[in-house]
Amino acid sequence: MASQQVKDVAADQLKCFKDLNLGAKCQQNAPKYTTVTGKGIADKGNSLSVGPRGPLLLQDVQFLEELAQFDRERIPERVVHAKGAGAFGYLEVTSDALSKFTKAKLFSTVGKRTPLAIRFSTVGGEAGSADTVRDPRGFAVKFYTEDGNWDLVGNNTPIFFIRDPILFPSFIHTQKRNPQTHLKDANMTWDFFSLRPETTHQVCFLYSDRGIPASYREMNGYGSHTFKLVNEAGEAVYTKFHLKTKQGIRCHDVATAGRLAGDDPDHTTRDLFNAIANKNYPKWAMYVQIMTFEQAEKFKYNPFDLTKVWSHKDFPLIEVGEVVLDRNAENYFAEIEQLAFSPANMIAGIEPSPDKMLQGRLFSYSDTHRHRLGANFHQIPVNRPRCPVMHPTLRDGPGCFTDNGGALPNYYPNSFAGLVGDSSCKEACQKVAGDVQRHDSANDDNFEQVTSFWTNVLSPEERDRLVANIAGHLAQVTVPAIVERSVANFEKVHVDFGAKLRLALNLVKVSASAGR
Ligand code: HDE
Repeated sequence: MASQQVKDVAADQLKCFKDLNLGAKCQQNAPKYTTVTGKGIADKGNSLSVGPRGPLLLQDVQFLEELAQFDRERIPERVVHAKGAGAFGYLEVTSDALSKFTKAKLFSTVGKRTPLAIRFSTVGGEAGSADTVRDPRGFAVKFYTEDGNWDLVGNNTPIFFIRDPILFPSFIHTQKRNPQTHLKDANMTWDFFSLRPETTHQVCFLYSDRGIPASYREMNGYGSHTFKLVNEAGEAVYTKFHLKTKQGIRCHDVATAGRLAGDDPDHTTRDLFNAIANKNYPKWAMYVQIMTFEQAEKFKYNPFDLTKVWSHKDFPLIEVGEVVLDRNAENYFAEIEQLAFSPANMIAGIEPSPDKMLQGRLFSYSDTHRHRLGANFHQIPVNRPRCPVMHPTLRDGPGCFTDNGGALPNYYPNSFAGLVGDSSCKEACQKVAGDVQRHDSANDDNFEQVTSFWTNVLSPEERDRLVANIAGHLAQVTVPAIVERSVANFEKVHVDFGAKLRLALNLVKVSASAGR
């Protein structure tokens, strides 16, 4: 709709660049090509050869440099969320509702603006995969606050497939490629889903209409986990963050998504770039839900279970701000590909809850950045905090782009640095107790909230589409026991769900074999 009518600035990027940068400059003042060390280059298009037919000379440093850099252009793609698009903007605080719950300064005053970066993504596909696949969408925000970077690394879904992070690598393997065939494999996917029924809630979200957002602008974002907010007095509450799109939610139907995957696989990447280039800045309202520790004690479910939502009736949404994206990256690799998010990047006043998934993520992200971007990934300009960094015990390593702690002593404690601790950043005190063991969480109320989703949230037409979408994929499963186990799980959500699915599967199977 709107996205089709806008000027396709993305398609015209080169011309826009020329108009902007070279329009007025006459040929004599044109900038000159150089080598990476700044030596002028007279001829950019011919290698140095003995005679017109070659061979080439090792002394052609200009040519060697060209190839050597090219040979090293690729860094590892993200192990998940490899395909993405990003942009920059700000959070503006619209209510002081949060200031009594958190000392985080970005929420302290109405009207306060904090710069931010956002990267949206699909999850399972490679960096070149189509934007319109059925997949959760990543919604990762980096707030450059005066007290350091706060990353809210969420998805477009308020829940997740699993509740114990030890299963994450296996789960992701089932979403990616079969180790022998190198193909996506419906048997792997549904084997895992059906063996771990806690996936059912997120699976129903994924196979509903919301599973294929029409664009990154027309979907919500969720911090998903429970976090802890801590105020000046050291008092803490639990919270969840929500970002609701002001563009309205819009999703692609299966046929449109399939067509676009062929015709314009970068559809949502283009949509985001063009919207911002056309000054149609995407906006989201930021909300929180608040749960006190007492409420958490009495809550019907584990309040730290990522497969569950908190009811909006019991924990109403409180609006706190507006997120606006108003700048495209100048350079995709430097500013988006090198963006390094981590749920561990928190600031004073925002702390982790015991959510096991969040706890697992606190480790994984910086670990992957060290592999993907190098040990000094936090010094890359787009990842640098916009406040002073004083960490002189962290030194050296490949790609050191800062003063590396200068002449400060590189050990702690010492008698010379003159640096002191910041007591305002003290973590809230929390008592925990429990038996240390591998607690089995496989059967923690896997269906009740899904039943409510089926019964109270979806319209009859939406239920039919959910069933059709699941059946379409289950029909690719070649192992009857996996299909049966999957259907049995949906039956536990609602008998009608199971019955409709059985019917649809028969239909799909009959028509599929009839077509052969
Ligand atoms: Fe991630 N996830 N994840 N994830 N995730 C990554 O980090 C991981 C989870 C999410 O645009 C990786 O930099 C573990 C939930 C987004 O750069 C990696 C677990 C949610 C992005 C990783 C989870 C997310 C990632 C891959 C289970 C939503 C893209 C590359 C404990 C609430 C960020 C990278 C971007 C990326 C690990 C589960 C969202 C490997 C271990 C739940 C939006 O570190």
